[in-house]
Amino acid sequence: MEEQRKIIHIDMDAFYASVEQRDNPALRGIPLAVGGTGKRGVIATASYEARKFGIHSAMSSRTAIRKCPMLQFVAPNFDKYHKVSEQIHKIFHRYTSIIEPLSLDEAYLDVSYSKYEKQSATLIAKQIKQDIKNELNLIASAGVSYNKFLAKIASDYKKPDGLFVILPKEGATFVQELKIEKFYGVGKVMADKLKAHAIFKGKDLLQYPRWELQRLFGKQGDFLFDIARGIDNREVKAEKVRKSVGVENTFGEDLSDFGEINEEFSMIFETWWQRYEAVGMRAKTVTLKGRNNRFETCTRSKTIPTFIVDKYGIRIVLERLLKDVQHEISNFRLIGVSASNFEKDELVEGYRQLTLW
Ligand code: DCP
Ligand code: MG
Repeated sequence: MEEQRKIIHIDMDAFYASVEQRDNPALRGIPLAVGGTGKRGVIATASYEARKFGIHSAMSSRTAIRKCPMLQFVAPNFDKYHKVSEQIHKIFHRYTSIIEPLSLDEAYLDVSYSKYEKQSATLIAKQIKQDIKNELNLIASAGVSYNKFLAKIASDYKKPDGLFVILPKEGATFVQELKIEKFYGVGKVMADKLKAHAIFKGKDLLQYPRWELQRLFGKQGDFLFDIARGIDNREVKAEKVRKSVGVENTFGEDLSDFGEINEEFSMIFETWWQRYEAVGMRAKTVTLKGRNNRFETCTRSKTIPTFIVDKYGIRIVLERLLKDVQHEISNFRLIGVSASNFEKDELVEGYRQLTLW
């Protein structure tokens, strides 16, 4: 028997709309749609005030106005939502490094081995909601369970501002009464096919042997067989650990004049440094890459004993590497700078086993 996992699914409430309402008091407390301002537009999301009128994501603005004539529209600001999403992820990282985003406002977190001292996944979920509220002034809903499927269902169960827990002993029973259109991963086509076989709820799946569900639904059939019994062994797949941060530029013509090369190098260096700093993790190795018009490529690296934090110090190191590379290939068609050998994600270390729930 596999060890019991503890998984949290977090989903922000009316994400785009809540960010807009937070940042503009005039939009608070009113039916609000984000997007859909263009001709024949479709709205991205609606505030909870607007949902009372039956307005939801992907509805045409025309229908939305018919349902709620006083509906206010605002244009989306994706840069802002990306930034907020990053801030939310920073909060998640306090509790675990095993984070799998599904979209900007949604992620699975495996907290089975959280570094947080509190001994309960439910308390961690509560704390994450609290952090998001205190620091970002936004509301998240959370679902807590022993697998991804149930955690996702649970976060939706008490929305908005929800926190719902499905314990290991409750999982199988919970799925029995769950309508199949609520199953994550079951789209409209599949739902219709299931209904045609008199499968409306989780418990209806229990009548079917695994082979028959496989025959009817292929690989999905396997998933359905397991889910009907509250089983979902899919892992929370953490975002890939960043291996390097690099910037390179290819020139319209070869550069052989050192003044020109240096000028290009300076620009590449500045852009690279900005990106390196933005990543927020420190590296120990820098690499300079050069390529000439004959596509001969030369790279030179230097690993320093401490992490790279001094911009001007590292620039001098890179200038030396640039000279070394120039000895090899003389003309430059391309120059690239990268940092690698990042500090170990300290969040992965110091795992502690928690008691269940
Ligand atoms: N979104 C979109 N188009 C869709 C669905 C969503 O552009 N068809 C955008 C707008 C949402 C965001 O993605 O704010 C997150 O999607 P959700 O499905 O989580 O919806 P909300 O966060 O808006 O509402 P809820 O409280 O139901 O999660
Ligand atoms: Mg959401």
